[in-house]
Amino acid sequence: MTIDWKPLQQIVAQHDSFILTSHTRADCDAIGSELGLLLALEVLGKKGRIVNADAPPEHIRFLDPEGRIEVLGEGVTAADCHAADVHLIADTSAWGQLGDMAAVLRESPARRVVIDHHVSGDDLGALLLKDTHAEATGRLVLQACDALGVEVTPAIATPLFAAIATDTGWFRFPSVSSATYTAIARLVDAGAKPSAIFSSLYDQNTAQRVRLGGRIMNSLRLDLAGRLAIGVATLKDFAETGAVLSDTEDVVNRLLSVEGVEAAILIAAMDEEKTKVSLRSRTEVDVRLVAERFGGGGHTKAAGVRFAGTVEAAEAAIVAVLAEQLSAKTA
Ligand SMILES: [Mn+2]
Repeated sequence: MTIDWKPLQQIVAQHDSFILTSHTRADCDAIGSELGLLLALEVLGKKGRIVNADAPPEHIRFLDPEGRIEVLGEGVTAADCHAADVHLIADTSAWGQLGDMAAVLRESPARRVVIDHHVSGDDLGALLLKDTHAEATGRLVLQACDALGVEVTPAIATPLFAAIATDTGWFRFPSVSSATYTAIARLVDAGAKPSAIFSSLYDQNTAQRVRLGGRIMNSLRLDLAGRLAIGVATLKDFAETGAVLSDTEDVVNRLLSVEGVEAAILIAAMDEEKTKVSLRSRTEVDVRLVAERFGGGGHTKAAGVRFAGTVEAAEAAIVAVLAEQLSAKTA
């Protein structure tokens, strides 16, 4: 799947002001892609602002040392966004993932561009620059830099490295290809410091986060004849450890490490009637199909759902659909 970058070249050549946004509860690929794009546009003399519906989680803010990521309603208004020529959406193609930015973008006559690697999505009425085989939007942004003739500076290389590293579980997911390593080599040559980035990301855990991780590991249960691993974080777990929802990030991948397990789910309570479910697969079990059944989305091997119901209800509903998937696979 190759993206034709010519339409983006034209749009950038013809316009001066850009608003960049991404999905809520941003991860490194979201903000890394936004920052890479913003800085690339600025190299070209363009004006840009990153405006998200919510602030990025604390542990990834080191990627934004200049504080370029702004939050809608906090010093930047819908009118400011409407004044821009182009709205650039990175790392999602779904209205439902844009939070309050969705309405801001919808109401605007600005040209809309999406750069993304997710299969799930809506018709955003945008120029779609999409490669669902790409392991990270960050690598697509590197392609965009090349297409726009922007030399990658250390400030661009660092967030793009973090984007690709985290979306591939530090270069180990099945989505990794030689193109991943080629891009990474370029970013290192351009000034990204892998060891420092790793340390900033993973050696800054709070005690709360580690304690919650311990509780989830301890909750591990196997189902469907040992083919499914289930981990749970209850409201009590959050209250007693003082951890927050973003502290569950990446834990589901550890659940998947149990021998013989084909898929893993992490079920985390958000409140009495909302539950976050993260799904992972390491076989042909397509967890995106499961997530989409409940209004979620993602990739075949990594997907997520915000489930309207308790932890118990989420588990029952999702395990039932996963059971269908697993038996379909066996059949
Ligand atoms: Mn991504």
